[in-house]
Amino acid sequence: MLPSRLSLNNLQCVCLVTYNNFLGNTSHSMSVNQKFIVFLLILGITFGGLWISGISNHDDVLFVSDFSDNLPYGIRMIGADKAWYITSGSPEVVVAVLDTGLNTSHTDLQDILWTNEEEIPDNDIDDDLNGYIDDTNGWDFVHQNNDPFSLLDTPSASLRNHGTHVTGTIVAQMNDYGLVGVAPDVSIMPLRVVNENDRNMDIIVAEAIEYATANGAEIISMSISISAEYGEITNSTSYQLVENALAQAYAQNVLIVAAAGNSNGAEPVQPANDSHVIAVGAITSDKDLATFSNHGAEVVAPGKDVNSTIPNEGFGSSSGTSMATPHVSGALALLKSYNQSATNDERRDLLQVSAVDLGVLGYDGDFGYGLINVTKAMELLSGQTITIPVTTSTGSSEIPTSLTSSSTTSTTTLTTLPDSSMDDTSETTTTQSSTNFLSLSGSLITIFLTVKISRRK
Ligand SMILES: [Ca+2]
Ligand SMILES: [Ca+2]
Ligand SMILES: [Ca+2]
Ligand SMILES: [Ca+2]
Repeated sequence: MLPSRLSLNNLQCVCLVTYNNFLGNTSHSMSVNQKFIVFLLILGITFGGLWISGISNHDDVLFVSDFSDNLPYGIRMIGADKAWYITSGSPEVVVAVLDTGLNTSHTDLQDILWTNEEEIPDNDIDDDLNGYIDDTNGWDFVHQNNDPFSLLDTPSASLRNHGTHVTGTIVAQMNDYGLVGVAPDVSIMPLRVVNENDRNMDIIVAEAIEYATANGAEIISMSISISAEYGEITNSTSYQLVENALAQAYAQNVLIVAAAGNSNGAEPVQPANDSHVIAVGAITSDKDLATFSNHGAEVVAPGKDVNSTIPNEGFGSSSGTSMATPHVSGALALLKSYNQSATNDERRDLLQVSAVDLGVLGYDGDFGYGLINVTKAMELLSGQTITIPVTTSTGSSEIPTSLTSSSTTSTTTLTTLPDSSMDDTSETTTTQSSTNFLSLSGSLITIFLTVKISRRK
C-alpha cells in the first residue's frame, strides 16, 4: 500500500525507495553492484515528483518515503537533509537531552535511546558504580529514579510535551511515518531536570550535566533556562555548580547547546549565556528573528511553528528558542557522527563559519553568526562537496521499460555504492517478504547515486 501523500508536486525532493530484489545473501560482488545497483535495498535518490508517482506505482516497489512531505521546514532550512548524503548519524553519538522527560512509546521515537552497557537493569544494584542504580537508559534527576519517561499523567501540557517535542527535532526516525529529525540515527540520553515547582533547578541541572559528561554524552542539549525570577536558583552560591559543571563538560570535549530565551531580551538567559555554551536564538520560516527570541545568541535556527513529536503518538507545532536549540544539537551530532576526532572547539568553529549570515553583514547581535548550515559544515568537515543527484527526467512520469521481474528471497545486504562518498562498508538488514527481481538499467541507474546508510546495531 502506497502512502497517499505520493500525490506530489513536481519539485525536486529527496526520497527513499524500498523495493523487492532477488538476492538474499552477502556474496554479490562490487562489480555486480556496479551493474545492478538494485541489489541495494534502500536508495536515497532525488528526482521529480512525477517520477516518484510513477516509480511508486510499479509492482515491485514496496513504498516510497517522500521526505518533502514529512520533512519539517527547519530540517530543510538548516540543510540537514543534504548532510544525510554523508551521514544521518551514528548510534554511538549520544545527545543528552536535559528536559521534562520523554515519551518513548512514540512510533517516531523507537530505538533512539542510549544504553548504559555497564548497568544491569532492574537488579537494584549500581553495577557500573556511577552513583545511579539501574540507570540503563537515562535518569530522572527530579525524582532521583531511572524513569525519565512516564509523564503522561502530568497535568501541565508543557511538562508533558516539551521533552518529547525537542527530542523529536533531534532524532525522529526515517520510518515512512510522521516526520524526521535532524540526526535520525544518533542516540538520546534523556535526563529529566524540569520539575513541577522549579525548586533547586540549578542543583539538579548541574548534577545532570555532570552525569551526561561522565557517562558518554558528546552533546548536551538544554532547551531550558534557570532563572532566579522563577525561584530556580537555590541559594547565592548554587548556580556556581552549573558553571562548574559546564566548564568541566567543555574541558572533556562535550559540546553544550542551550536556548537563548523567549523574552525578547538583549542577552541570552542562564545557562545559554555561559561561555562554554552555544546559545541559540530562534528565527521564523521567513528567516526573521522570532519576536520572542532573545538577542545575542551565537547562532540561530528555526524556532517558530516547529512541528515535532508529542506524547500519545501525536505531532504538534511549538514555538520557542527551545525548538531552535535541538536543531543545533542535532547538527553537531551529525558532525560528530562523521568525525569522532574533531574537538568541540573545532566543531563549534565549523558551526560558526558555515552559518548563513543574516541581518547586518557579518556577526551581529540579532543573529550571531547566522543560521546554521549543516550541509556546508559537513562539506567543510569532510572535504567533500555534497552533490545532490539530479535526474534528467524530471517531470516525466514514465518508468523505464527495463524494469523487469523474477522470483526472489527475503534477506538482503545493504552495501555502499562503489563510488559512494560515504565511508561505511556494509551491513545486513532484513527486508519485508520480497518476491520480485527489479532490474534497472540505463537512465534510471544514473539517478541512484547514494545510499541511505543505517548503522543500527
Ligand atoms: Ca549505575
Ligand atoms: Ca543495576
Ligand atoms: Ca518518521
Ligand atoms: Ca549578520
